[in-house]
Amino acid sequence: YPLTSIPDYYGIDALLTEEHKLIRQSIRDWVESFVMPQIDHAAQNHTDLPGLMKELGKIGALGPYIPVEYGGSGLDQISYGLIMQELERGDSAVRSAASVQSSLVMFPINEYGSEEQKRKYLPKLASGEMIGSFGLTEPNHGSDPSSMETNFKDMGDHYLLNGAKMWITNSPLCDIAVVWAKNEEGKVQGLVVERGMEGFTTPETHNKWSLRASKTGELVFNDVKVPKENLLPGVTGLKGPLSCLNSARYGISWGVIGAAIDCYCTAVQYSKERKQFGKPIGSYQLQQKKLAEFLTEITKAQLLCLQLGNLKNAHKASPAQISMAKRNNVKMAIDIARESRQILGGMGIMGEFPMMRHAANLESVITYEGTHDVHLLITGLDITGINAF
Ligand code: TGC
Ligand code: FAD
Repeated sequence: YPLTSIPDYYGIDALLTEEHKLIRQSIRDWVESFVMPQIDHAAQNHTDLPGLMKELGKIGALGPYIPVEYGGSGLDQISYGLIMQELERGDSAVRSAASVQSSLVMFPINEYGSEEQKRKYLPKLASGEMIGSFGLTEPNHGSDPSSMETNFKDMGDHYLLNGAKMWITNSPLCDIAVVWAKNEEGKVQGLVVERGMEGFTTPETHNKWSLRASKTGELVFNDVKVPKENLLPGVTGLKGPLSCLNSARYGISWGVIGAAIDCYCTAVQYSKERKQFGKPIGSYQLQQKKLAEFLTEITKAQLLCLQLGNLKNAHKASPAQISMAKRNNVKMAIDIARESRQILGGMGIMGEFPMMRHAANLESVITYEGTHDVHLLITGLDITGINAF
């Protein structure tokens, strides 16, 4: 479809700066040239896109809001959102790579790391020379990370780390992992674990039907000696990892709009070209209803994200506001992916069209970074003050 058909039904572009639009255009161009030609092959074959992280570094998609002195671009939150939107129009795996590196690895090092840690890791993470992963979820503790079992002991000149993390994006590729573990007092703290440390392994999780162009795996710690200087000194407690999730969930709220746009634009074009009973299928009311609802939902999601971005720029976005946007927008996108696939009939199941790939990817997105139901309970708690977990 022509890129000029990407919807801006409420003239939201008028609320963006010229810089926002230039950033969006440059990421859009890169997605067209780098991601689109190879993404179906990668997803079908369950391989990652070669050199993806360095490419993301080159286009400034890693840590866009991290200060320039540490290798970031010092951009605002709306720029970050627009970058995520364009990346996920290509594929959720591409957005995931940028989300984890930016919000879950660079963010905690920038917020809670020592000056030495920032200088050691951030520039290499920003360029994509180094790949990071984020270990919070465990085999027995997903939605309830406060019950985590991974722990470390103070051995005098180093920490001894034991435990395991599961479902970790990019674990098989990572050079470093930001790992959340309990200290001897049972308080959660973050440690930077480096590949090559004895007792640290990263087995891959095979046979996923979702995010097939992204590597997922475990982080296993068997008496790993972690140098004391690798502890993130600036935070203790679950608010450490959860504050990273605020940033990643915000990015996902924007990202999934991109996946929805890709499905919507494909469906509009197909419905005008495909004829049945002598007329384009887009001339039938049932198909128009679907298209009209897609555009309405995309427009609402765009407005939600733009205002959330304004709040985030002003440091006023609450975690519950972010949960609402993540939950609403991911559901919006997965519904559009599924319904738009039907508009293409049998063609909708083919790799030449993006719907099945986006729909399958979004099954992960609706689960990770807090499930759909967990975000509903966060909103319920915000309304009533009563914890229903
Ligand atoms: P609770 O008692 O509510 O809170 C414990 C402490 O944390 C603070 N807090 C937050 N701080 C910052 N941001 C937030 N969003 C926060 N939510 C809570 C809270 O104030 C408290 O602080 P303090 O100082 O009083 O101790 O926690 P709980 O144990 O009842 O659990 C509830 C909670 C929030 C953990 C749960 O609702 C939740 O969010 N579960 C979902 C877990 C999750 O999202 N995991 C994601 C793993 S990472 C991932 O999926 C990456 S995929 C990336 C990709 O590939 O793109
Ligand atoms: P569970 O917590 O076991 O939940 C199962 C079901 O129970 C869900 O429907 C949930 O909503 C429901 N449920 C749970 N508690 C309640 C309750 N109190 N009330 C009602 N219903 C409830 N994690 C990381 O740390 N780092 C990563 O990089 C990462 N990447 C991921 C990549 C992929 C592809 C996937 C699929 C997951 C990834 N995750 C990662 C893990 C992800 O965050 C978890 O899968 C998610 O938080 C849910 O945990 P769980 O799978 O253990 O499900």
